[in-house]
Amino acid sequence: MTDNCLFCKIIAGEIPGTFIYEDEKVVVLQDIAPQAPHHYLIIPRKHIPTTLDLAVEDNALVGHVYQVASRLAERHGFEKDGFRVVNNCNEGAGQTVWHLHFHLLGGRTMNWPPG
Ligand code: D5M
Repeated sequence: MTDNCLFCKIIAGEIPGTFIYEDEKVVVLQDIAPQAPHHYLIIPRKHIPTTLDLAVEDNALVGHVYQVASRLAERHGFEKDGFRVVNNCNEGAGQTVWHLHFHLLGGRTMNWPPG
């Protein structure tokens, strides 16, 4: 738990969040400002500010994130129509919360390139 980190506070239960899945490594929240019919945030429990701060010891954690994303897409029935897993790293890419998280987006057609 890191002081003044929004996601650490939600994980600790100090701020409310809508949890749709959790295990020993990650929690998954409903995004507060959904950009697709399905928009979930896969958040490692470990406080890691950005992708740039990932260590080699976190490799399995990132693999786990993708396992969770795939299983949730199947569970919610949008895997066949396609989905995205997005990580915004640093302000220029749109990062607003400095605790590593992965957006899982599905349930609508998506464009490429992204905005
Ligand atoms: O993504 C940060 C995301 O976090 C953004 O999509 C809004 C979401 N958000 C912000 N506050 C909350 C709370 N309290 N609950 C759930 N979701 C939240 P980024 O990639 O850093 O821009």
